[in-house]
Amino acid sequence: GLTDQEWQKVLDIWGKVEPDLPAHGQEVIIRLFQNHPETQDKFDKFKNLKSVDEMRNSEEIKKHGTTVLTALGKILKQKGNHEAELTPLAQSHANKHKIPVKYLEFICEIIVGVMAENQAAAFGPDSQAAMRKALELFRNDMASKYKELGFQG
Ligand code: CLN
Repeated sequence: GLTDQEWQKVLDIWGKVEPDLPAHGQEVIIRLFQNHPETQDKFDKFKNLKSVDEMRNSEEIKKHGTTVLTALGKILKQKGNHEAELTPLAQSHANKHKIPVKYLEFICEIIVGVMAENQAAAFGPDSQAAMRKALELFRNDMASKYKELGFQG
C-alpha cells in the first residue's frame, strides 16, 4: 500500500488535474490509440476514427476521456479502500469489454506521461513515484478481480 504522505501527494496532484479533466482525458485517449492501436479496436464507437485530426474533433473521445478520468479520480480518493468502485469496473472490463491487464498498464503509463507534461511544475519526482504506486495498486487489484472472474486478462 501507500503511506499517508504518498496518498496526500497523489490527491494533491489529482486536484490540479481535475479542473481540466476533459482536456487531460482527451489527450490520454488519443495518445493511447496512437501508441497502442490495438486498444482502439476494443471500442466499437471509435473504430471509425482514423486520423489524429478526427480524434481531436470528436466530442465522443473527449466525453469518454472524461468518463475514464472521473472514474479513476473516484478510485484514487478511496486511498486503496476502493473495493466498491473496482468491482463493477473489473466486471465490465473483463466480461463485457474484454480488456487485458496489459492495456491497463498502457493507459496508466500514458496518464502519468500526460500529467507530467500538463502539470510539469507540480508533478515532481516524489509525486510521480506516488502516482505510479497508486496506479500499480489499482492495476493489481483489477488483476485480482479478473482472476476471481476467471478472465485471463
Ligand atoms: Fe474503460 C468503458 C473506466 C481503461 C475499454 N471505462 C468504461 C467506463 C468507465 C471506464 C467508467 C464506462 C462504464 C463501464 O463500461 O464500465 N477504463 C476506465 C478506467 C480505466 C479504463 C478508470 C483505467 C484507468 N478501458 C480502459 C482501457 C480499455 C478500456 C484499458 C481499452 C483501452 S483503455 N472502457 C473500455 C471500453 C468501454 C469502456 C471498450 C466501453 C465504451 C463504450 O462503448 O461506451
